[in-house]
Amino acid sequence: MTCLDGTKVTHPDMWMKRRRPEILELFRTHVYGRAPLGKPEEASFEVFDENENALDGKAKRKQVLIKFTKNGESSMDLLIYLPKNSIPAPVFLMLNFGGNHTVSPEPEIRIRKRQSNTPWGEFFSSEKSRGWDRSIPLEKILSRGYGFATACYSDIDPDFHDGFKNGVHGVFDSLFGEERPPDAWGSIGAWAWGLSRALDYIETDKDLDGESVIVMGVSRLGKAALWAGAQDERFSIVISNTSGCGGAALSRRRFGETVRMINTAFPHWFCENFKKYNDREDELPVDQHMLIALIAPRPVYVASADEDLWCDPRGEFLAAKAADPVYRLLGKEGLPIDEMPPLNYPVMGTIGYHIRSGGHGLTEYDWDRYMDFADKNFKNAH
Ligand code: GTR
Repeated sequence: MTCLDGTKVTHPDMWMKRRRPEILELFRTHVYGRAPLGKPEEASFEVFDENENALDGKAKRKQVLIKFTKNGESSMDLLIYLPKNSIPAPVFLMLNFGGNHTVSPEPEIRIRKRQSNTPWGEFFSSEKSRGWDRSIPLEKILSRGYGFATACYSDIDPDFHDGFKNGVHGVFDSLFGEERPPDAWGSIGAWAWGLSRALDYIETDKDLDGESVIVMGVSRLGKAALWAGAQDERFSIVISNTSGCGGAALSRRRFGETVRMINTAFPHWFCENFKKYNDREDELPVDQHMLIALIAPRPVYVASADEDLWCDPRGEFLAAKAADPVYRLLGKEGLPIDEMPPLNYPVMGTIGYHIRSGGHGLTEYDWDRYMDFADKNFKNAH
């Protein structure tokens, strides 16, 4: 709440016009890096599958090829399910780990060949993984009037370090010139960018309510969802599910995964500059509560799990709470609790938080809360 020149932020306009852009720049420079472009001029959409009677007649389904370049050297498949009786639908948008065919049992979902440096690549490129991901209760989501849209993160950028040759880096990094700068985007930046490209399509499709898009993500993809929601104000609600270090958890606590550990295990996730903060978290010009505050005044939900200490649940709660003053400055409710709530006790202001029992990952309990949170906030908004 203090600008770089020492001025205190005392007015909503000062936050939105001065301090928020400053913080965004700090995250671009020191943490996630900078995307070299927004929506590519050459991007195009091809709806290659449309079915009015998907999931035993309960849903309308579409598959869309989103080409990032003219000839589609880089592209992603977006899979969309819509509740037939409430179109245009608000929609949950999330990236998935395994491929679109892993989140739905339907045989028509296209399997894309996956680049990978592990045996998982072969598994996720084959029929063996169809329906493998059980964390998305499609029928329940549809029955509550929400659509669901998803793309595989690996279409945007495969999740291994190859010196930024594959994925969107390989295609667009030449925009930086000869040398890749130390604040060039890493993989989390690329995944966040891909979420915005999915939204570019959603805005053009009249079956979807482009003004009610909830971006959510789990774990590394929760980090990407927060970064996407922070940068792209078209996302109406942002949800972080067990996102941990580099996501909702405060780096300065050094509890569970630390900056050094994450930069060592995943040297491709953040920008090069972030490595300067290995064991020097106190020198970071930002911490993750400021990432959450960038989402204000839009609703944001942070969810932790009690056995998931690697993600530092307390650090996630404290970051959500520390974003509260910005929400209040902007006339919103913030997070209406001062101490960490008991287990399985969701708190929902404009900032939402829960810690549920169990481990890392996305459960039906989480989904129920996210839909309650979306119901509440969309009702308030309309
Ligand atoms: C872990 C990583 C975490 C988290 C997780 C995941 O290995 O240390 O930061 O992102 O992977 O994505 O499941």
